Amino acid sequence: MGLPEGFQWGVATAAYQIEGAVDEDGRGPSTWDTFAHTPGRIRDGHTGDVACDHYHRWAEDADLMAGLGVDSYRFSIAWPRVQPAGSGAVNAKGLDFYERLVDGLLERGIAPAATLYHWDLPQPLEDAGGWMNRDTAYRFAEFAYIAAERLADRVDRWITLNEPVVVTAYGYAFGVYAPGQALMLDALPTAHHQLLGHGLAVNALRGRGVQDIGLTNHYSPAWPAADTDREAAGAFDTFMNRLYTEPVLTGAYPDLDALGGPPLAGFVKDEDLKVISAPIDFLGVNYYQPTRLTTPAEPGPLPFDMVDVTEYPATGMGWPIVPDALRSLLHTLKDRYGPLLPPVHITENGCSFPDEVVDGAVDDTARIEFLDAHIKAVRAAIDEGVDVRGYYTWSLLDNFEWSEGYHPRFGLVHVDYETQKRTPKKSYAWYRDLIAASRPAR
Ligand code: IFM
Repeated sequence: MGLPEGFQWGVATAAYQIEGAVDEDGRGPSTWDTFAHTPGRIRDGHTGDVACDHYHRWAEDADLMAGLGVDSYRFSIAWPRVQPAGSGAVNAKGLDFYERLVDGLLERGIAPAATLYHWDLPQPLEDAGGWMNRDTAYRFAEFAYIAAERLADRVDRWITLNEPVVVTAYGYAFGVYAPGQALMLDALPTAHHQLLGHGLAVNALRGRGVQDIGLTNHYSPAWPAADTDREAAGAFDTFMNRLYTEPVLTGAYPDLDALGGPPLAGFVKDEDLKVISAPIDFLGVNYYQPTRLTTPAEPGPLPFDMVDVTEYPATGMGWPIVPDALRSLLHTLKDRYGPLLPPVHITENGCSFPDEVVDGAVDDTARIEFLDAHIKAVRAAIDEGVDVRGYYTWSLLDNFEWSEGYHPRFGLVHVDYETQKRTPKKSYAWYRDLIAASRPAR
């Protein structure tokens, strides 16, 4: 593949999507437990109660990663496992689990990369206002400190938040993800409080000697449907691609007037932006698809409407497959932030298809084509001067895809949820061979 020396290959997962064992060893409830158990919220009433049973089967899963030859495994630490109430008492057994996992990864030559928040907020914190409450940012920093106190001697890479825009948009604005609030643009304070939590957590991690810290954002290039929709696309771009990046890299919010929400000024205190813009060591980029925007026909709660992109092939989620949009996104980040942009890791990229086991095998050629094209796009961006240091495929395993339950299958490894049998798909062997071929001959 001709990737730069030291380029890291990985796979990614998240706690609530794979672990299961929601009542075990002192774990407290999270907003996702509550949401998933609320009738009508998740397709077919699926929950993360058992998921991939990774809590018990982590060693088998680590063996699968070793078989791939990945350099790094990006997983998330469930806050409610470590601090069941979200503040106060620490649950040592929760930390023991992550310690077992981390040690098991290191024994297999895989570098752990821990995400601190992949959406499973302890329910007691939500009951106190969740991310609408500024105090949650301070609680998050405390949790970061606790996790790092136990694990930072063995975990080098830490990611504070995963895709805070999804928490604001789906969780608090539209209510389709936990905690299911439909505040529309009144949800904007959750952006500021998550960013503040990020900055405070960076400080806490530095205090534990961590030197490789990043924030992972979800990016989606904004395509105006027509020339007259440029303003609508610009407003979406601000919300999706700039709101959670600009304050961190430049110390200032982008102009949010075009969004038409309540001004953030009332929530931003002196020094907040200084905290938020504490230097990070890498930016985590999650990319799945571009978004096409139009101007709403009637004035509504949002200054843009989304329309389907139909001229490309699509994944099982119906998401258009546009690898070149990843290349252009990487250029946009470089052009926008110049020397302020730290090295990038693609912390998620992947696709779901309705994969089936036939005669003991899963032929997911469509996934191979997807990954191949996107990795080539990353490589092109690197050749053109963007500093990308790694690529994590989403995901190692088929898993709980939030409001879609277990229907979409994003894994390199198929999971039979009845038996928990893992079946590596054709893409697993392809990724393994790609990694091996990209390594310098020894
Ligand atoms: O499964 C999710 C993940 O939790 C966050 N990023 C997008 C993935 C696919 O939807």
